[in-house]
Amino acid sequence: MNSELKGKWVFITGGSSGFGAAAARAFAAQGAHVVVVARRGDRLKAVAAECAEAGAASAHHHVMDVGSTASVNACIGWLRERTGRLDVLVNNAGGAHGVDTVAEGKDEDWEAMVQVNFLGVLRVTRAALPLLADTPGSLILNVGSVAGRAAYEGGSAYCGVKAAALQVTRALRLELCAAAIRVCTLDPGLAETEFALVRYKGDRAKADKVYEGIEPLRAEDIAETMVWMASRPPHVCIDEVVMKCTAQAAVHKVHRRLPAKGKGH
Ligand code: 8X3
Repeated sequence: MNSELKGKWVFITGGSSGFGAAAARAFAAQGAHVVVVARRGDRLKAVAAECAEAGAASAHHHVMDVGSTASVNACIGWLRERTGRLDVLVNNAGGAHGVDTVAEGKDEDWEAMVQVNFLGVLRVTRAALPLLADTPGSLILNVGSVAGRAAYEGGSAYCGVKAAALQVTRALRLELCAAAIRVCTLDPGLAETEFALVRYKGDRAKADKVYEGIEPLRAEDIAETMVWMASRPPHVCIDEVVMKCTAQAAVHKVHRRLPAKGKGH
């Protein structure tokens, strides 16, 4: 256990699955107070129970849609009734919808990605900032993506919103320098969560192909890194971390070990 995080309040968006749920369990294991929020209330309850089991000082959950200012503000109001302070805000909620080229792009996919990956980070941070302000060593940890640093075909909107989110992180780092609030981004590459399934709209075969022949990052790898970033001493800010599995040297350079094709009979 890392004493730096014991008794700290950690608020995690997109906490019902993937990176968010893994992060919640990891912070809980450090003895933190963990608050998980997401749209899916049923799964949140189970994650909060796992956090309590893992050793959280306390575990809380609440339904929140980062795509709605009213929902975000109501949730932060609920949080204020439980704690007057927040030590770590993890802006993790996000996701990709579709792999269409710009020519084939769907408005509803674009709009969903802008709401969650970009505006969501802004509105959750704005609402949570008053709770972070008076806590030495407090931290805003945004979950970005390698997609915000390099474009790829079919990723125009997702790469665009992740690049925008990276600039939000950088602007916040400047804005909050005098307040001594740390601002970090953790930008993963290929990681096996529900990400691909959501991107391919439930098509399991297509989603599985994304990870074929490689050992991708796991949600636990990301969570472990978040805990490391958050547990540095208050004078240390890990500004930007890019994290990829060993098989992914760059967005377009993925070495896949696929079984040799039969010669046919
Ligand atoms: C997910 C990583 O490379 O699929 O954010 O865009 S990638």
